[in-house]
This record gives sequence, structure tokens and C-alpha cells, in this order.
Amino acid sequence: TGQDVAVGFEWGAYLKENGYQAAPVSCFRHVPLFAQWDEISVGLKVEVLNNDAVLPSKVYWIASIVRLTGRLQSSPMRCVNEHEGFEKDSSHDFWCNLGTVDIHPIGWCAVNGKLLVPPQSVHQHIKNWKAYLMKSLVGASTLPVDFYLKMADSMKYPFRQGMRVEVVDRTLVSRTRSAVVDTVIGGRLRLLYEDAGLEAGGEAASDFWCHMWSPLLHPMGWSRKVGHTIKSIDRRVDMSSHPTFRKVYCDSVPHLFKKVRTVYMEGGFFEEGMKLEAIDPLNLGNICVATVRKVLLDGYLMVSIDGVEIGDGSDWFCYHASSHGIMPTSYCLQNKIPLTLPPGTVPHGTTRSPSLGPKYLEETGATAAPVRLFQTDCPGHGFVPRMKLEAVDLMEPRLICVATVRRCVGRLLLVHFDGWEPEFDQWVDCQSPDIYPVGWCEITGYQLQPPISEELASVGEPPKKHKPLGKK
Ligand code: MLZ
Repeated sequence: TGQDVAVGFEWGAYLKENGYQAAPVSCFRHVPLFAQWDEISVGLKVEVLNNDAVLPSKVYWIASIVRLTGRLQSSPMRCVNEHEGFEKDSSHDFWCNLGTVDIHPIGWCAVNGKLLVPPQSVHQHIKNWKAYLMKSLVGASTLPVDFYLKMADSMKYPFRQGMRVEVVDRTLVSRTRSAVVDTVIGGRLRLLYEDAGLEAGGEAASDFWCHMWSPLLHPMGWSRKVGHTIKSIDRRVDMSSHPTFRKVYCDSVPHLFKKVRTVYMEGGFFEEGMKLEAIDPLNLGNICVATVRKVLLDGYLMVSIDGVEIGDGSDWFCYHASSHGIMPTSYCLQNKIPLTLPPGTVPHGTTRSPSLGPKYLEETGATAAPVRLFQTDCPGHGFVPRMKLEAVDLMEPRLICVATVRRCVGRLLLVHFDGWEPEFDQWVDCQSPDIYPVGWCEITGYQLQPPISEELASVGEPPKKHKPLGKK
């Protein structure tokens, strides 16, 4: 379920030892704490679990935020704290995740009958620590009292086990398939296809993970409404002994889903045969020459990657006209991104070139899709190359991995997975719901995939490029 490998990974040490910067929480709209990040600043004092005490019950001590790796310095849900009494000595600083439970506003211990006890090492060199504490708390600011209440609210999600949705078929990306929500973690859904079949142990034979705001996810009835192909449910497959299917389940309603931007299809829209550049849905690190194959309703398009098509339409992929995964034909050239060209159009041995060139259009007798049809807005997003984050490996979307922003081009980010070959890199939109700040997995209880260790990477085969959407 994505939670099966228990490997400890410490972001604090990883950032500190390597001098890495993490992308601030303020870059991620879809995460808990985003709305509250403004209320946190260096100098705030908090009550935090004291691990340096030999007492049978949990005790707390005051710490102040000395480095917020958020907007101020650089990491998100984590901050460096120093326990009061250690001001001159940074060796006692520690990283902690503001989203985890054992940090509280000043006053919390008093209200909840908990003890404030100084760490043993502080005790030794401060005689009257009560007086010391009183002095240091005068005029100090702390977390807003409703900080965790608001955070908990922002972590309530409208999807429930048993809700039915339509989602891309991981075995055939040109069609959707109906699925049932099995698990919801941090807004991410584990979906079971309704006719996936069961393994010997009773577990569903095939699942799919995506964020509830993923463009791959739709309400029931969407495919028929826009004219997208949907796999008809194989009624012979009996899933009824699976706990998720034993629930009385209901169709999810459209308002739970991310709205797509309204596009006006009248007065000149995408047309079949028009050329464009598109992120290859099966190799997300490649931006390729592509063709509009079919115009569906509500602004959706079926797009294919030139030169590698199977020919039966099974590799066409649905992009909305407002998607940032499709760009005008000059995009890569203008942005110095190597464009992946159809095999055969470039000298042997090269697959990428700065541009498609007018010759290709001429030879194929095609027209380029007009630039005005593409979404070209670029909000200031705050990401810069080298920032660390947690990112979904969209080819195996149950995996959330330690990652780095490698390039920023307009609103697109090239995300690299630490320790993996560059072939695993993926282009994502800066507002993608599949990227998270450092500490997100810890808050939501999701297993984070650490960088593959150098030891492993140097033994035997280098990691192989994986197969389309989820094949191991
Ligand atoms: N089955 C794949 C997993 C790759 C996961 C990489 N994530 C960045 C492989 O081992 O190739």
C-alpha cells in the first residue's frame, strides 16, 4: 500500500550534512500548514517534548525557533529549535517538524497539566531556571493557539473509502476505468479498479494511487460526458470478499474534484492533426513533438507522441487544453529544453534537438496549434534549482521520494529523484498536487522513499528505467 518499506530517513541530518536547502511550505498550496505558514517566524517560542530528562512521564521545555527553513531561510515543515539555556551553543539545536504533535504554543503545558522541566544539561549551568524562564518569556511570541486545530481542519479530506471514481487505466493510458477509493492519506487516494480481481491472499490485484486533485481523476460519468473511452466493467470478476467492496458504495460527486479552467472552444480551438509539444505521459522527463488526435468535449484533447505511436490509439493520452503538460511548438526552443524528436527525423544516434523546425511541419503537412490556445500564465512560485522536496514518482505513484528541483522553466519544474539516474526525472507543474514540502510524509504518516544509497547504486546494475505507469 505504499507503506510497506520501513526505512528510517532523517531529513534534518540530510539537509544539514550536505548543506541542502528545502523548498519552503509557501510553495505548496495543497498542503497542511500552507495557510498558516505566514504566522510562524524565527524567534517564536514553543513548548516541546524534552527528551533529555530522566522522568517516567513526558515532560516539556521551552524552545525557540532559530531557523525556519520556510520562507525565511529554507526548509518547510521543519524548524531548528534551540532549547532555552543554550543560546550560545548551537550543538543543542535540533530539527523538528512543526506538523507533528509534540510542539505546542507557550501555555499549553499549564492548561494541560504537563510539566515544564529543563533538559538535564541546562539544569547544570542555570541555577534559578524558573526566574530565567520568566525573563526569557516576557514579550515573546508563540504559535497561535488554534494552530493545530486549523492544521487538523486542513487535513480533512472529502473522499471516503467506498466512493466510486473514474481514473486513468494504468495498463492502457488512453482509457479510464472505474475504481473505488480504498484509502485516503494526506489527500492521496489509493484506488482499486472495480474489476481488478483478487490475489490469493484476498488483496486487490491492481491498485492506483493519485492525489484527489490529480488531473487523472474524475467523477463517475465524466468519460461518457466528454467522450473519453472507458473500460467497461468486467462483471464476471467478483471483488465482493474485499473489505473495500463490502461497503455500500456511492458515486463521488463532481464538486469534490479539482475544477479545470473553463476554455472557450468556439472561434478557433485545437483541431485534429495540429502539432504541439507535450510532456510524454510515459516518460515524464521528455518533452516531445506531439499531435492532437481527437478533440473531446469540455476542452479535453487526446494527444499522441509523434513517431512512437502503436497505431491503434491505445497510447493516446488525455490532456485538458489548459494543462501545463502541453505547449506550443516553439516552447522547447525558446526555453532551451532539449525537445525529444520523432525517431528518424534527426541524425542517427541523437534523439533530442532544440526545435522541431518548419521542415517537419512542411513534411507532415501539419499546422502548429496556435500559441493563443495554450495556458501561458506563470505565477511566481518560489522554487529554485537545488531545492529539496518530497515528490511522487508518477510512474509508480504509490512512491513518494526524496527529490530535488533540477530546473525551473516558467511554471514547469524538472524534478530529480535523489540517487536515481536522470532518466527518472519528471517535469511537473509548480502547482502539481504530487509534490510536497520536506516533512509532509512524516505529518501524514506516509512512507517516504529515501535516496537509494550509494552503496546500493554502485553494486551491480544501475537502476533501470521503469515501465509505463506502475509496472515494477
Ligand atoms: N521498479 C522500479 C522502481 C523505481 C522507483 C524509482 N523512484 C524514483 C525500479 O526499480 O526500476
